[in-house]
Amino acid sequence: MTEYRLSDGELEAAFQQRVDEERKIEPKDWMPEAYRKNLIRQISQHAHSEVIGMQPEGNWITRAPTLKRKMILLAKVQDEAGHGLYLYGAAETLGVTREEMIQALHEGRAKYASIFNYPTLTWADVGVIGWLVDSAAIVNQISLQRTSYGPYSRAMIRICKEESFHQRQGFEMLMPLASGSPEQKAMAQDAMDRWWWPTLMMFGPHDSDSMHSAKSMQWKIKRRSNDELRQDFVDQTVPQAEYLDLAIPDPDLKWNEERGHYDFGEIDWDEFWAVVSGDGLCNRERLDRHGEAHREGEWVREAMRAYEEKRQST
Ligand code: FAQ
Repeated sequence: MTEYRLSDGELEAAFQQRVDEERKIEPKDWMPEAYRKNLIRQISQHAHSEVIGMQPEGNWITRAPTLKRKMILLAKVQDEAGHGLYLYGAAETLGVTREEMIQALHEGRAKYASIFNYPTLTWADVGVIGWLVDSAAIVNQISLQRTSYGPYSRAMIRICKEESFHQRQGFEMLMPLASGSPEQKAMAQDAMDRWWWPTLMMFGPHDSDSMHSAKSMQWKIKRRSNDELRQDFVDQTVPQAEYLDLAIPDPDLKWNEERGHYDFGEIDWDEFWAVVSGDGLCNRERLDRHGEAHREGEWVREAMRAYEEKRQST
């Protein structure tokens, strides 16, 4: 029997056709090596962001003002751990191990979202993280529900449902603060002032400076561009800030009738790249804490390995 083998070019064309037809790519399907690598990069960084993202809010669990708030915050922080797990699981289907991904994080070869390198100084920061940071995460993740890689897309669908609860609890927590005593209102405004710009940075560099976007859009790993998503976030958040009566710290923010969108000021890109390359206020602290927790958890991994060996030998 003659064996017919497709050339790399033919395989790549069939792959692109499948993507263009909106059929999901699954773990056992053929995929270009660069697609696989790009996905591992993005999904693992997304997973690291969820897990490192537990730290700024976790900082306030013991100081939550009421039992109800403590329970909500605990549930939210646990959800973030769960999101990390779904995402590590999705990345593992591409042939990388959890251990390799964690090692890349610890060695500074893998990034996580810049936003989590800012400190949570007051209780209002917890509300603002829920409201702004989760909103930004959702705007991005809704588009990623349609990403071309099946396991990533399915993880995003579950994650988005939980993130909506996170966003609403943040907004709901800010309402009494923003309409409370002058001190409470000032605390909410101060949190808004410190988190607004870092939240806009979550969407990444301008499209013109985004090195991965062209390929990621062609392969439908990303469905909307960094600037489009940032604009959506601004458009949807301005009315919410107005409702809370919190000022957005941007003198250039203005409705543009012609465009049908808000115009807004320029991000401090020097700050963005400094934070991304390890020089933010909390980068070292966040990675140290992650490393410490990872080492403390070694006995759990050892027990799991021993259990698995025993299970396989019986
Ligand atoms: N921070 O070419 P691009 C959350 C890096 S989840 C750090 O535009 P790409 C839940 C980028 O990696 C938040 N690094 O890259 C939560 C690349 O460097 P590399 C996380 C950034 O991938 C809420 C370089 O710059 N969400 O918050 C950032 O096409 C509350 C060039 O950039 C996701 O990860 C940044 N902001 O677009 C948890 C969503 N921006 O990798 C707790 C999935 C860019 O070559 C509490 N990811 N870089 O070394 C994505 O959608 C994309 O990866 C982007 C970046 C949009 C983040």
